[in-house]
Amino acid sequence: MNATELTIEKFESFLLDVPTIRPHILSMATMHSQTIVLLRITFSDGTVGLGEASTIGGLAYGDESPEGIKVSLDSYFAPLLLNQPYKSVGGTMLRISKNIVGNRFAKNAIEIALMDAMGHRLGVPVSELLGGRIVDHIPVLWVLASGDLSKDIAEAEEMIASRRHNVFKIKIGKRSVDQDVAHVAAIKQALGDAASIRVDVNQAWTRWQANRGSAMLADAGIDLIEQPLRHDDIEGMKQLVQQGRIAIMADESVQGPKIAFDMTTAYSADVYSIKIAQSGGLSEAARVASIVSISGAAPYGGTMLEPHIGTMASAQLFSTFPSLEWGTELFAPLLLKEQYVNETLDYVDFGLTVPNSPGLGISLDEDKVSYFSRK
Ligand code: MUC
Ligand code: MG
Repeated sequence: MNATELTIEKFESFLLDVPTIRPHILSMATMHSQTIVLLRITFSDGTVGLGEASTIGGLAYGDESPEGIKVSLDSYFAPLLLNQPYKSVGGTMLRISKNIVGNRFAKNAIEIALMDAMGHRLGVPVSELLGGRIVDHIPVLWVLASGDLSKDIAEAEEMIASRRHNVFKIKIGKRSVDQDVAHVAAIKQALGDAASIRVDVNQAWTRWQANRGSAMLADAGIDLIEQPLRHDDIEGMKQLVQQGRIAIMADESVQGPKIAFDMTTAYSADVYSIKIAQSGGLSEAARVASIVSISGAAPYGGTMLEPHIGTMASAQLFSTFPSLEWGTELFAPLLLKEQYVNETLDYVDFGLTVPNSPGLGISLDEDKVSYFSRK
């Protein structure tokens, strides 16, 4: 190694637990807090990259838990990175993928940190490393998941009045189809044309429930159903798409470019939720988005409820998409009671401003990091 060669000198990971503003109820888990794996990578030239990984309800949603991600990062990823000659983000991610199978959430945390550091080194936002941004502001919806009808309506009305959100996704699948449809229809009726309403079933329905539920939701004026069926029921999703009464979004199914290729080839969804964590990183998520666009389906900006770092990384990528007809759901920082970064994100005019500062444009509030760190 020669003296001027760039290397990674320090690799630090932390587990943080941050309370949510209210319980967030999904079909598979109820969240009272979010657990985050925070990653900080320091290079020999002094540049620092921040990364982040989170999931939903421990192991209830994905096959990596925050605790497991931290152990994998420290035990298996760090030795592949520390004190090695460092050439590029792509070369490093390739070395990682040759040595580590799966672990998409952990890979994503690493690629975010490498891109953040590279942005700082070059003085450009991460969007410019991903092909260049097309927009500076992206639409963001809000998820109504209190489970209580009047609370959900009041929450939505407040969001519309303050121009923070006018698109709402309602988490269903925990109750019967009839009860869920009645809940969602009442919200749509209360909000009328002032809002677009979508639902996320999080894989909870059988094919029969999905056939019945999708017809009822279409009649109630709901615009889209997200992942009504199990993630691997590609054929069932295709049959719902063919009915053509309501847009069908694939979410949990979309675990990287290969499955996106298979699903788009089979016309198994109208809309695809692009998640940097589910894809295994920003570059793989960009490939998923390209596959979706080429197929004629629509990409949508998804989240694993990552707070500021993951949200900003996602926003940087989504700002490069040629079209975002269904918008994004990058609202997770607003779901947390407190933040552990210095910057306040700009949620305005029913969307989020994508910062133009170098890297992700995020710095850590060290006191808050240590306050929320798991002891
Ligand atoms: C999901 O399935 O969409 C995104 C928003 C939310 O409330 O949960 C996540 C996951
Ligand atoms: Mg979903």
